[in-house]
Amino acid sequence: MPGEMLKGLPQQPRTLIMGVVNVTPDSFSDGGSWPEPAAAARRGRELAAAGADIVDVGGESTRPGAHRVSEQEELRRVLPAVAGLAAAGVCVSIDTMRAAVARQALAAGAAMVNDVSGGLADPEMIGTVAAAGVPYVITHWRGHSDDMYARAAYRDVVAEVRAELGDRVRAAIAGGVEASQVIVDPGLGFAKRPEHNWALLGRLPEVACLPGGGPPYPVLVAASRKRFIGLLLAGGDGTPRPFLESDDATIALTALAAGGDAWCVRVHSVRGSADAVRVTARWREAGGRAGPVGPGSGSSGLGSSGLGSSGLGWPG
Ligand code: PMM
Repeated sequence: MPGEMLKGLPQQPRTLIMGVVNVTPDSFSDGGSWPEPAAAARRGRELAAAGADIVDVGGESTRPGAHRVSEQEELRRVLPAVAGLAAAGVCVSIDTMRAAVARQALAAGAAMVNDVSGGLADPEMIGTVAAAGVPYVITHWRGHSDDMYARAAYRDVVAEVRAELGDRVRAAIAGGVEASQVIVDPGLGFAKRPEHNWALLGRLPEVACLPGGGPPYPVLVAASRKRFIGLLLAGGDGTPRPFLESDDATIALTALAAGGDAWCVRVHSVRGSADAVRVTARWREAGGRAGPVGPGSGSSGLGSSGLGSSGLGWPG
């Protein structure tokens, strides 16, 4: 399974769970609940106790329309939470687009860098990650959040996301990041409308296998509480389901992603997703397969997705 070579991260024979702590007053989904570092560190410990393998700490909202915070404010928000969680033995990811924030968070104990801009927002990010030698999430991104929907134009979203992610991965490797430390993320919601997000989720194996060949990269799926889920679950009058009421749907997506060998899912509410990956792993261990269930199908249901020998359909 891709991801076995990632340094300093938990290794499990199942999809990992990344719990989200946004130390922000205005994030997509949980903003405002733990805007201060001490509350954020407490929340991170709760998520770890609930089953998060990694806790992702971010100090800058990337919700559509968000404006940037200063580097100083981002550091003020994240560093105490990162240090407190790392000291408590939690594996911490720093969610930042800034090289200076990544550098200081790594010095404070973070184990990996989650950069939603894939190195595009800060030209020093790739060198910083390369020097640290840590795992690096490269997310598909087309620009800052203040006007990201203006960039949500695709003829073939899967092909374009793969091509653009491939460019970023090549740039990272050319800048010294080890290929074995790269994780890719389709960037659900980043310059993407609901139909783009669903197309990417339905074809994750292609996101893992970037153009130009080579082995599949570990994939991070970050769908939790995003607006396209609320829109899918909209009431009869078209009102989107509120973020906080979409966690059951996120758990369903977690089971599907885990059945397809996603390396990790990034979620705000951990317990249900942690349960879902364990159920999926056990189902597969018992020989569960995807495909139609019923007489003559020769299949026992969800499992390795029917997409190939190892879930998402990784070649070989
Ligand atoms: N989305 C958000 C924040 N960080 N990181 C990765 N790798 N991928 C994402 O899609 C992503 C992210 C925004 O969501 P939030 O405000 O609900 O955390």
